[in-house]
Amino acid sequence: MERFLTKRTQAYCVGKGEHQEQTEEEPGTLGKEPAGPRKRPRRESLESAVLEAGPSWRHIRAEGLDCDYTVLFGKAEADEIFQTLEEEVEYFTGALARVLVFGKWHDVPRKQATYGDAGLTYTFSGLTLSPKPWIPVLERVRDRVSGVTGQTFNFVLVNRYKDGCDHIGEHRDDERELAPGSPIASVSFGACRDFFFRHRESRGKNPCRRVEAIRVQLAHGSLLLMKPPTNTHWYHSLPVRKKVLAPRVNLTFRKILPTKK
Ligand SMILES: O=C(O)CCC(=O)C(=O)O
Repeated sequence: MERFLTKRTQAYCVGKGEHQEQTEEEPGTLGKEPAGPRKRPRRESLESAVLEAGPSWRHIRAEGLDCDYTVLFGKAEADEIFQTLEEEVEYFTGALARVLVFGKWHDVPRKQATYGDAGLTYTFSGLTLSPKPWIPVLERVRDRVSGVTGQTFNFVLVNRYKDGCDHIGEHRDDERELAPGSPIASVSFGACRDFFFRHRESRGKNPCRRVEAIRVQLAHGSLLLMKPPTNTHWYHSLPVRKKVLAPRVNLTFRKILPTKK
């Protein structure tokens, strides 16, 4: 979370000349081609087969980076969830929608909201806040993510990008409030956007090492699971893409430590 807590269409690809290891798991029964002329499966039967077989994962691996990517929601369901998020999520306004950079206040270049379990608190822009109580659409996505990952989550940060001008700068989600060893599950709805990982030793004008950046296109209905130690060694960002005109909503599910009494 930038400044936070202190601070496939099966579309998937990586940046030019990248050499990081990426493997794809057999998509269960979907991977087996029938004998004879190829028939294009109907979308509905493909989606129900995915539900039965479980999602097909792409593994993204590099030095200190361990992520898995899949398209978790078929188009019809992703459209419905996106619409509900658009209608029901209540975003921060006022001081919480602004950020202090080098002594000057700026609007955060996206909208943000937090939801989570009762009794949790977190630090945001130096303030101790409580997330809003879960709403059904967020519980639905959270439970689906838990079902396929075997992980539980008690908190979600919602980021809404009205178009390709909205963005998030390079940061790591390495806050002290995060439960040690827990992954972060990033689920995207709406416009497909480029998402970059950059190694911490390869940042800035004079990096001490050259490690290739990794680009992942986060498609409508996709899940990117960022597992430790990814957030220790790699920064991530969602850069400006002026040609993107449509909105996007991203949910990062996290497990944060219970508030000390
Ligand atoms: O919108 C995204 O895909 C990135 C969100 C993010 O980096 C964060 O919540 O920390």
